[in-house]
Amino acid sequence: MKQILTHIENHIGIITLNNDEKRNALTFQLLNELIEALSLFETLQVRAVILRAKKGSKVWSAGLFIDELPNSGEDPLPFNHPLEEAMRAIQRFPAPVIVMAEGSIWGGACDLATVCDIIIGTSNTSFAITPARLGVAYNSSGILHVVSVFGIHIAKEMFYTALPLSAERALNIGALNHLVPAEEIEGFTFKLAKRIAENSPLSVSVAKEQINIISEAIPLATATHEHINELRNRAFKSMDYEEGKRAFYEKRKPEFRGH
Ligand code: LCV
Repeated sequence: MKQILTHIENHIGIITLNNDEKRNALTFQLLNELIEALSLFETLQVRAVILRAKKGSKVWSAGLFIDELPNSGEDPLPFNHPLEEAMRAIQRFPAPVIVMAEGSIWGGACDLATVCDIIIGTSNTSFAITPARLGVAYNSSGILHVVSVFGIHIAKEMFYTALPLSAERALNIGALNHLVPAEEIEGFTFKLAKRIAENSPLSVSVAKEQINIISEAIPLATATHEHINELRNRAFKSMDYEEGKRAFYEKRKPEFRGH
């Protein structure tokens, strides 16, 4: 079964997450289908993309599919992970990707939403980044995404507590572009996408690429990269990492021991 549904109307490409029974968890299959959809949309020169869950969803996406997390000792978010590939595909996509964010957004899906261009939510939208719940050490690019969208203090609180950030707080800090009533979000999102699609696609595309380049320009010494890798190795080789996954399946609170 396809885990995303796609269609195009008036130069707007719509991608609907279609894995409700697993709360739209980001499986390798779903992520690869997302990458394929963006490639097709680029060929068809769509001028805006809407990335959404089904109307009225309580969960936009539950984040990475925990069954597909590697065993202890392996990096859970390597450079070539389908989530990383999907995020780079979104950043490279030559038109704005708009998140129609109905429902809670968890973990890797929160990271994915931060690399999109515009996020529109309702009062039941929330954002949680959850590595601390699973004993995972998130990767640097993901941390940078969250810090750049939510700000360093809110990002720290999100990483430390793994608690959802409400739509109101996200709107106050500019992480959410618009917070609209649930019954209006579909019309509002399509109207914004239509407005973008009526503008010069070249000008919009160049603006997107320039903003992405300028906002990511942070020089890091090689030794700093190596230090970060050593830190992350310590976490994903830990017993805590295994405990996080086990606790999820046993539907209990994890008991982390710090090693
Ligand atoms: C596999 C799932 C999932 C799921 N994977 O429905 O950012 S990091 O570092 O953490 C990164 C590694 C990452 O993204 O990890 C995943 C982080 N995600 C989470 O911690 C959220 C885990 N999910 C939940 O807390 C709940 O499912 C929410 C609150 C999203 C929805 O709760 P609700 O009561 O509506 P269920 O929990 O009953 O889930 C329905 C089915 O989806 C599966 C879950 O195991 C259940 O399957 P069964 O019906 O077979 O029991 N499911 C949900 N999330 N991320 N499977």
